[in-house]
Amino acid sequence: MELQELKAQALAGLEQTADLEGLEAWRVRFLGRKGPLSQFLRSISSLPLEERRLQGESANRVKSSLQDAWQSRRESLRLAQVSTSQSGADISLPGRPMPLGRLHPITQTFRDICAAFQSLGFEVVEGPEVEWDYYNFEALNIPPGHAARDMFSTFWVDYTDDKGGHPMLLRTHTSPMQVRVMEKTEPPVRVVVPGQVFRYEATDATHEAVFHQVEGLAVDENITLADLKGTLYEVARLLFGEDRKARFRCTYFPFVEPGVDMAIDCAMCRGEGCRVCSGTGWLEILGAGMVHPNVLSRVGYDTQRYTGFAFGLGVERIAMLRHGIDDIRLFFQNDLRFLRQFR
Ligand code: YSA
Repeated sequence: MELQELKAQALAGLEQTADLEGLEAWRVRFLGRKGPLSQFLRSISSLPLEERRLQGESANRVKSSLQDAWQSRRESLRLAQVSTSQSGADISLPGRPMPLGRLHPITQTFRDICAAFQSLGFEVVEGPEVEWDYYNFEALNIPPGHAARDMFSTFWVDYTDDKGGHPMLLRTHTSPMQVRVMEKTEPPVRVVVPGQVFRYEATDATHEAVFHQVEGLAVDENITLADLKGTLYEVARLLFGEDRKARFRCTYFPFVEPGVDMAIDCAMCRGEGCRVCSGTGWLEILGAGMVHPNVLSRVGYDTQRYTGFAFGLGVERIAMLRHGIDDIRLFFQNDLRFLRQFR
């Protein structure tokens, strides 16, 4: 039989195969060792060399195109068999897209805040959420019985160790990390500390019992309140843009002298006064000040040589101001309609 005729016949037969058994019979018939192609290749061995080469090449071309056709027929029969199998799964259908999650808006805000401070040379460090009374209060110039402890309604942890027990708590702010960092580092210090904090407080539109802060600390020679204000104004500009107003006011924290708080004009009412800003037009975002000399000397720093500034910034408040969110509780209700709005 002529090679091209053989090829046409084989391909027509391949189209007729209805299942994998039929396909195997086809393979044995046309491509097997006793099939016409193998016989043809054997028969040309007695031809003169040039003739044998030409005939051999054409036969091999036909053979490899039949092999390709066999392979693709096998694939489509296999697919058809699986898609109609008992499992009922049709694997020839397009796949279902895997829904991708995204970062929680508070995580996004954490990252933006840390990136802003990193661009100014601050390093990011983290610390424990269950803390000793010593770091949360005492080392911050708040001894037992000090009235300032009332500013931080505390969740105490029932814990005693073999030395008789030291009071432990869920940290009420990220400030204990100021002390932990200074104990381990010689100035100059420039760190920010993102973290979760806990207060035994009723919730409302701007307060949660579990919320997030970013602490900041810079200690060096010749650091002044002007450095504190310059740094925080620059970060406010990076986070909120040029056209937002920032305000500093004096306030009291035992671990700073002097102490300030910083507020940004309310995103909801643009300073008119609303329930989010309690009618003031401003939302407080952080407490700050010049680190008290008692705090510096307790960790062994030379207070004649070194001064420093520190701040503790409320992450939810920043997110609320940036996105115009009027209730802090929305962040923690896991409502996807809310969460999907962010990036
Ligand atoms: C002050 C001086 C320093 O040298 C360093 C840090 C500080 C801040 C201090 N540790 C502190 O926690 N101050 S604060 O109680 O006023 O809280 C700081 C910020 O956290 C507030 O400005 C506010 O933005 C946010 N915040 C406070 N209580 C909150 C809250 N956010 C949500 N829910 C609450 N219950």
